[in-house]
Amino acid sequence: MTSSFKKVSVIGLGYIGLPTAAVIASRNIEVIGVEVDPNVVDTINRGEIHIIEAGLGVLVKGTVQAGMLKAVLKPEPAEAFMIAVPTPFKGDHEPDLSYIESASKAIAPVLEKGNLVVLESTSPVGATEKMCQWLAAARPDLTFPTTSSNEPADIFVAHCPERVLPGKVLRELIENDRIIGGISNACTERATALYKTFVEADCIATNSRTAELSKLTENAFRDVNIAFANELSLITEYLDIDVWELIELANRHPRVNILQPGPGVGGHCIAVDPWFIVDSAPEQARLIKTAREINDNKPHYVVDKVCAAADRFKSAKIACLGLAFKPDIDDLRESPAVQIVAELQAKNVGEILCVEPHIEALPAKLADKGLKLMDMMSAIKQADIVLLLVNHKAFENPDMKILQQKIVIDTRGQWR
Ligand code: SAJ
Repeated sequence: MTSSFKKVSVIGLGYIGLPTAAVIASRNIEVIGVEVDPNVVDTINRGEIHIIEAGLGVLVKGTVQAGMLKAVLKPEPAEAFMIAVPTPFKGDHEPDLSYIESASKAIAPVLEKGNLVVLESTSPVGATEKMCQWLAAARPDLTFPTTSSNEPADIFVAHCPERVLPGKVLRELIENDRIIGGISNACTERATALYKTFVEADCIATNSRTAELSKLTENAFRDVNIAFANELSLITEYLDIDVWELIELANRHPRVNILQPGPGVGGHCIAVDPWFIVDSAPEQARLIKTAREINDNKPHYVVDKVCAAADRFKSAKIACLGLAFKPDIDDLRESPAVQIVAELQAKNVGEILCVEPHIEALPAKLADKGLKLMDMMSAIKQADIVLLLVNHKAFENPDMKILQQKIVIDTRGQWR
C-alpha cells in the first residue's frame, strides 16, 4: 500500500470542505470537490468563492487556475473521499444524519478497492459506523471494515472531525492537531497518511467512536464554560455587581479561567454539538443539557431587559450594534444578535436601528420585517437605547459623550 495520494475528493464545499479542498490542492494533489448546489460549482470553477474566510479567495483562485482544484456536481473516482456535509439537528435536538447518508450513497457507485472514506462532519457517536453500513449496503461487491475484527477490507473508513475556528480556518487546518479514529487500525493508518499530506501538527490515533465524542466534547466544554459566565451575569445583575470586574478578579487566581458572558451562544457548532451528547446519553448528560438551556435562554433575557428599558418611552428608538454571531466576522447564521433583533421587532418594542459594519445589506428575512441597516454613529445619535450585541473592533471607540445621554445595554462589556 502506498501512502501517497494523487487524487482526493471532498464532498460538500462549505465552510470546512472548500478550505480543506483548497489546502490539499495547494499541496499538489488533484482535488475534486463535489457540491450539490450548481451555483457553488460554477463559482468555484470560475476561481471565485461563495463564503467569506480570510485568505481563501486567493487560495481557491490559485489552485483552480493551476488545474489542481475543480468542482463537480456528481462524484468521480478518487483515492480518498472526505465528507464535510452539515449535521444539523431535527425537531427535538436529534441529530440529522441525512446529509451524510446522501453523500455516502452518492460516492458509493464510484468507490474502488483500496479507497479511503473519511467523515469530517461533526457527528454523534456511531455515525462513522453507520456511514460504513450505508456504503456497504450500496456496494455488496466490496468488503468494508468492522469494529469487531481487524480483517483487511477493500475500503478504509475513518472519522477525523474538523476543529478549525471560523476566521482562522486556513491556519488552523494546518496547525491544529487532528484526532483520527478509524473503524480498524488499518483505517486509522490510511487516514493518517492522508492528513499528513497537509497537517503540520500531530495526528493522534484513536477509534471512530472516541474521535466522534472528542469533537463533541470540545464544543460542549466551551458551551458549559460560556454558560457558567452567562449564569454569573444573571447572578451579578440580581446582586448589583459588575460581572466583568468580577470575572477579571476571579481570573487572577492561577487555576481559574472564566470565559465571557454575552447575549447567547451562536454559530453552527457550539450551540448544536452538545445536543448530540445529550441525545446519546440523556440520563448522564445533565450538566451539558443545563448549559445549553442557560445559553439558549440568554437572548430572551436580553430582550426582556430591553423591553423594560423601552417602557420608559412612548416609542423608543433602539440602536442594535452588531448582528454577527461573534466579533469581526460577517456570519449572521445562528446569531443570538439576529434572534434578539427579530424578537424585539416582533414584540413591537419600538423602532429598531440595526448596525452591522461587516455587511452591505440586511438579509431578506430581516429587511422584510421592516428593519433598517445604518452606520454606528447615525444609529447611536438617534437612539434612546443603545444595545451592544457584538464586540466588533469597529465599535471600540464610540463617542462617550453622546453615549452618556442614552440608556446603554452592553451585553459584551465592551464599553465598561
Ligand atoms: N462566546 C461567548 N463567550 C466567550 C466565547 C464565545 O459568548 O467567552 C460565544 C460567541 O460570541 C459565539 C459562540 O460563543 O456566539 C461561539 O463562538 P466560538 O468562538 O466559541 O466558537 P465557534 O463556533 O466559532 O467555533 C467553535 C470552535 N470550538 C472550540 O473552540 C472548542 C472551533 O474550534 C470548532 O472547529 C468550531 O466550533 C466547530 O466547527 O465545531
